[in-house]
Amino acid sequence: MSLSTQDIHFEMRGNIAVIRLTRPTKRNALSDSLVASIRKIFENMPENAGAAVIDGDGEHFCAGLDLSEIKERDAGQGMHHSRSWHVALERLQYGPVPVVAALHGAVVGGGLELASACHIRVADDTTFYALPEGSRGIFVGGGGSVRIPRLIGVSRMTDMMMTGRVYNAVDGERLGFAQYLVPNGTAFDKAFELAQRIATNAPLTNYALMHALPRIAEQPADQGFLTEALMSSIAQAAPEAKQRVRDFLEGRAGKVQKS
Ligand code: 1HE
Repeated sequence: MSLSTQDIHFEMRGNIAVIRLTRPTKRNALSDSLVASIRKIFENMPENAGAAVIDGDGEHFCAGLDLSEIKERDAGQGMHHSRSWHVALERLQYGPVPVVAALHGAVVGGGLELASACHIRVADDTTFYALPEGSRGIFVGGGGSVRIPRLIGVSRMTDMMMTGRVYNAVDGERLGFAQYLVPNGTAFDKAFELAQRIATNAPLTNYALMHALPRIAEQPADQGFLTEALMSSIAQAAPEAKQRVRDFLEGRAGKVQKS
């Protein structure tokens, strides 16, 4: 089954899935069909994939919702539309592999919602972040009100939407939009390098980081401690974990290097 369409390109490079939005003339605006394609990719990820990178063709990562499709929607259709984004981005966030977003240019509106669902964000210094929904008379609908405050806090998101504030790449990294800030044009390479590193982890460790950690972080402490104990006992029982610990104890595994 081909997971590529005219608007999105999918390929495996070794065990890394590379997903590229390929709608640069529309600044990679997310049409309904593009959102459906993202969902399809994560529901049909090849078994050998260990991690994924997502980026965008052209000068911008993503201009958000395709505004040309919003005109005719009534309230009920709007509800289903928003829920379709939620499903697609949940398939990504709680999907089969960790996803590294390579950001550049505009990361705005639904583009920021897409980036926020990824596990790691690498931004080059052309990146800027905005939530123009406020000035378009609408509200976020792709999970942004849940995920973005977890990155930068409710008050900063409120400010972005109320005042149209745009954060540049440096401030965006400082606030927590991106975990990495890299020179112009190098976000994909850095994201790919990180994805390769992530893919060498024990699969259960990546699973715990994607599926358990965000849920534990939302649990009351008492429940979180219990979930953590369950997850860590499952992870450490895996033969691969035993082998990795043995490798370290017998001097075959790398030490932590001072950064
Ligand atoms: C679009 C879109 C779009 C560009 N939907 N067509 N998002 C926004 O409100 C952001 C709107 N876009 C922009 O502010 C700018 O386009 C950019 C800053 C991203 C890029 O600027 P620039 O000068 O490079 O490009 P451009 O000339 O503005 O756009 C090129 C073309 O892309 C143009 O179409 P053309 O036919 O005249 O060539 C634009 O109309 C088109 N285009 N962005 C449709 N977003 C789940 S809810 C999420 C809610 C939201 O995401 S709301 C925020 C939507």
